[in-house]
Amino acid sequence: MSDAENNQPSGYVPPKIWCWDADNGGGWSGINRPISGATEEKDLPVGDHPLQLYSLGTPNGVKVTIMLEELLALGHVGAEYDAWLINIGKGDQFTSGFVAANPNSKIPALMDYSSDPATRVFESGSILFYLAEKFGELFPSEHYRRTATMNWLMWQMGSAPFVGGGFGHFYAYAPFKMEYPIDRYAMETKRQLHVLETHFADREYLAGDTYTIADIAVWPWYGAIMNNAYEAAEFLSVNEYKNIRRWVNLIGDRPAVKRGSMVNSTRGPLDSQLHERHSAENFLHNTQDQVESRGGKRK
Ligand SMILES: N[C@@H](CCC(=O)N[C@@H](CS)C(=O)NCC(=O)O)C(=O)O
Repeated sequence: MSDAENNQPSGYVPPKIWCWDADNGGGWSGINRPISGATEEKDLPVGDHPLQLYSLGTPNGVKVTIMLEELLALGHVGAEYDAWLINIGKGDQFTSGFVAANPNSKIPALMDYSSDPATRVFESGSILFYLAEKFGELFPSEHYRRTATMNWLMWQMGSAPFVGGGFGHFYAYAPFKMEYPIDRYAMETKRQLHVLETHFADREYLAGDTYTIADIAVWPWYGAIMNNAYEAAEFLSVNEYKNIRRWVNLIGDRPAVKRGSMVNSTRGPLDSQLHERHSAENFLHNTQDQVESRGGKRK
């Protein structure tokens, strides 16, 4: 039963049938629609390497660039990749080219042209798994360790939407502050953090004593929360999670994680943003501070 007097916004009663309000004032209202598919005919660019990544430096995006940089650091030249920037605020995920790579219109999307026909891979967890299998890395061979890795990979994919789409959305992006959803999702976010805190009390990495794709999946989200994503570190009292802090620093200190976090990033200091990546050289010459000092030219 609706109680219009106590509803938010004041007096709101859900109509019998939901209708789309294209301008509901939320942070992402400009790009969200209740239907899928392309809005514009446009192909995706394709570079020289078999692996073509279409992404943005969000937590879901950097999972993949960290993985690729880790594979390159392990000596897999076949993991060389072109990373193209998909500006989701401008709707690049709705071009016909992107929709062909990912019908779900969300970054990250990967095309692997080393197979015939080319393999399209979407969903960041699926991309991590695909690359781990392709290169035989960062995914333990013993059955029980593989299972532990998959447990935490799937945990991340199922849990983080409550942090991003739930807590982050209502705390930072909703058009006004609502106590009920903020309470609900702050509680769930803290519950998840406590799951990790407990797990890390006697384990170095998520799957035990080795670094795996599970760490690569979980770190961008929960590391971001620990490092003040949504400016909510104080609100969520993240300082109480000492074991997570240890692990966040351990992963964050890896050179491949530092490099991967720069790729397709459009936030933070300009010298930490590499909008496009086509070779390792780009880290030296094409960070955004250098590109802007050359009037927008990439080397
Ligand atoms: N479960 C997906 C989620 C991907 C996702 O939500 N991507 C966001 C950016 S982090 C996006 O592309 N949003 C664009 C949109 O919703 O239109 C994955 O892990 O790949």
